[in-house]
Amino acid sequence: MLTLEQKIRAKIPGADTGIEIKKTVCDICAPDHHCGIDAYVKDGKVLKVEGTREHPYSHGSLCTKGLCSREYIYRSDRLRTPLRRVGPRGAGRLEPITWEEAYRAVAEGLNRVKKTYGPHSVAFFAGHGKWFRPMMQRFAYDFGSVNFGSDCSVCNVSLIFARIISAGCNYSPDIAHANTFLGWAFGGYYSSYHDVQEVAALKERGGKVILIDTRVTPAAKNLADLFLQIKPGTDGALAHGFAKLIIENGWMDRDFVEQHTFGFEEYKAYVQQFDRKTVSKITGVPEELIYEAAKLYATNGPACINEVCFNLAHNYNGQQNYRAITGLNALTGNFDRAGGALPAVGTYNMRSAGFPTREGAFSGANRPEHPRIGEGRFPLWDMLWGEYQAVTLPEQILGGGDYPIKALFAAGLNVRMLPDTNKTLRALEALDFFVDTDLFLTDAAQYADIVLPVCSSFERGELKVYPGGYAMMTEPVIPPLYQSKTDVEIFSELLPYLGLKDELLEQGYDACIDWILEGTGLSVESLRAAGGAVKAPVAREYIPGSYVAGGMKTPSGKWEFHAQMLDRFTQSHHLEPLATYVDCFADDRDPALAEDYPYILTTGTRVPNTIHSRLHQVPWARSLRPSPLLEISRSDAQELGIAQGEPIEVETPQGRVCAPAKISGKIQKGNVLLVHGYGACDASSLLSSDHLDPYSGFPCYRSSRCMLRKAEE
Ligand SMILES: Nc1nc2c(c(=O)[nH]1)N[C@H]1C(S)=C(S)[C@@H](COP(=O)(O)OP(=O)(O)OC[C@H]3O[C@@H](n4cnc5c(=O)[nH]c(N)nc54)[C@H](O)[C@@H]3O)O[C@H]1N2
Ligand SMILES: Nc1nc2c(c(=O)[nH]1)N[C@H]1C(S)=C(S)[C@@H](COP(=O)(O)OP(=O)(O)OC[C@H]3O[C@@H](n4cnc5c(=O)[nH]c(N)nc54)[C@H](O)[C@@H]3O)O[C@H]1N2
Ligand SMILES: [Mo]
Repeated sequence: MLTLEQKIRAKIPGADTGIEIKKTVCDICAPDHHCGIDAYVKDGKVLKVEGTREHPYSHGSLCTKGLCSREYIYRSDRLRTPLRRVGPRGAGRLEPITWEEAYRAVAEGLNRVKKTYGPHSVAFFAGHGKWFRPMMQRFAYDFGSVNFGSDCSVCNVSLIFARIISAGCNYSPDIAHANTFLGWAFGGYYSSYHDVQEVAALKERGGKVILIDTRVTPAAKNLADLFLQIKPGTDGALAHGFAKLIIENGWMDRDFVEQHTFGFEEYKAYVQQFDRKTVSKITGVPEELIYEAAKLYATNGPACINEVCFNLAHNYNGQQNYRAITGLNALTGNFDRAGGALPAVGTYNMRSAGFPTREGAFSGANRPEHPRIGEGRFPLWDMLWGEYQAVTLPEQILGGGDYPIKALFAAGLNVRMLPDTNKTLRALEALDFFVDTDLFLTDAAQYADIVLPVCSSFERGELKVYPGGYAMMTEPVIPPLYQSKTDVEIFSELLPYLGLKDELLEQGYDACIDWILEGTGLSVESLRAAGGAVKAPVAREYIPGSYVAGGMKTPSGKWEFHAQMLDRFTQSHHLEPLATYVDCFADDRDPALAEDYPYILTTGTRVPNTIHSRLHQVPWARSLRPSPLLEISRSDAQELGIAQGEPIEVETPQGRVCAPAKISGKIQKGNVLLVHGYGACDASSLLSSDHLDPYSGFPCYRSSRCMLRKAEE
């Protein structure tokens, strides 16, 4: 028998120890995960975390990030009180103030700018945090500004666009019923590890796996039957090469193509130029492998393509490349078929759970009729997404846009999120008024006039939805630390200070969620009473084929190889209705660039122990990879005379950073990988804010030109 003291030290729950197990979620990463957490709590402190076994999505697993939760929520730079800036912007001189003083100052600052420049001159911006977004968007519109934007401007939205213009809806792979999994830029173990379990199960039942990546990844080693190592940003050419082979060998689904697609003849004629030899030259993939992969994918169906491949969008030709890839779904009849790609209904907070809610009506209420900043530059973005394209925000603040942005209300702004960090910092410096809410005293917060402390998911209750029709309402497992509040409390409490009325938002988060859930058979009360995840009464299992049978939501009612939604932008913005392939440096203005900067820089491939700007300061996570990951190939290292661990400089026209070399066999000659988010070695400071995908406006995090050299001591 353990003594009481031993039990407490071993963190064993029980009435005698005073340790309780409380249920929450980890929201460190994107809402497509949010794994269940059992928090062991004593005296208002989290002692340890474990995965929740009965959770309908994560089934007890937690990744490195979730396992870091305790160190994350107790990070030493957690904000303790509201702060007011007393030194120059960025100098980090801030003094504690009360919430009352903070609210008054925020209201005074925002209303002053509104009065002088108009409500749209105040931009609202949400960083990676998603849980508060519907309320923040509504808050921005209540204020009278149309300018709400977020990290969606650089994340998966570009892929959703490609799906919408092709098929009229968003869709996801049905790995559970597939025979072949085509993992195209599949981060698997690091970015979407639940998919890895599904892919492993597919292999166990005799299925096949094809992976296409620029680097040799753990997935390539553990899961691939065929692995194609490709040059960065050349994926569109490979996809068209597959298409040509599939068509000429009779591997396509003729019935599907004839009945349900539009523009096939034009597409077929276009892909003729992508013969194996040409494709091999562009992509670096051997000809035989191109043939083997196309054949396996097209003849061993049903086959599906991974959903998380967001980095494909981070190239100048990103959206077109992805459209070329996703077109293979239609060519092989793997769209809206069990084991292929299945249409998905957005449920809540960027998550599709198999039932609709009133989220859109809630967040879009009171939307002012006015052009957003940057409108006209990326017309597809303007047409398909309700937010401003945040990539244009620094430009707009610096006066380069169509009307001035003078104040910024940010919820979690990371100054290294956008390309060209120096430009972002210059923009923050130029603001008349800046308020930032965050958990931590970030570099951005140090530029803010007022900083408001918010709490973590352990300190609040929130709605989560999961595939299979599940929903749950979490409870705070500890009280908010220090004086922090939730973002939504802040929006609703600020309304009267700003002289605004919103009867729903004023009542707080639960009332908003009840409104959003109306018609689903769920309510905050019923979810709370259930104490865990429950199935929504309205959730129905999707019957494959029903979307196609009812006519797709495209102009032709069919899958469009020729996307008619783009026709109207061909003359004005050179957007092509076919998924045409161009080089990822087709926008080079100066031909000398390729000579001066001969390497290709990829920033931000995901690694298990960091998420963007946030886990670098968590000691346990940091200890797994203490210095920034800067990877080069063995042959480049040899040519440059660099040994393992020696410092190298990476330079672009934007800037220069230095880090120890990680020489590896995983990366190909000519390529450089630098993981983003490190303060002292900032990958984003190397990137240009003008090198953008003209379809989506997305930055080219994965392909910039750079120069390498051995660093002087
Ligand atoms: N170079 C390079 N840059 C990139 C990428 C890349 O691959 N390479 N990836 C891009 C992509 S895909 C994305 S999605 C973005 C990520 O976007 P970022 O916004 O850069 O992500 P984070 O650094 O995780 O979070 C931003 C801030 O939000 C705060 N935060 C977290 N939760 C909350 C909350 O609930 N409320 C509030 N108010 N704040 C919160 C965090 O403390 C942090 O300071 O970065 C993009 N930038
Ligand atoms: N641990 C961790 N997980 C995360 C995040 C994080 O910061 N850390 N961020 C989250 C967010 S916001 C996002 S957007 C997702 C992103 O998730 P992913 O899109 O999966 O991200 P990556 O790991 O950058 O890319 C996946 C794979 O694509 C390969 N790749 C890169 N460029 C190319 C290319 O041009 N062609 C091909 N074929 N392959 C290429 C990379 O080598 C990598 O193996 O991850 C999410 N999950
Ligand atoms: Mo992202």
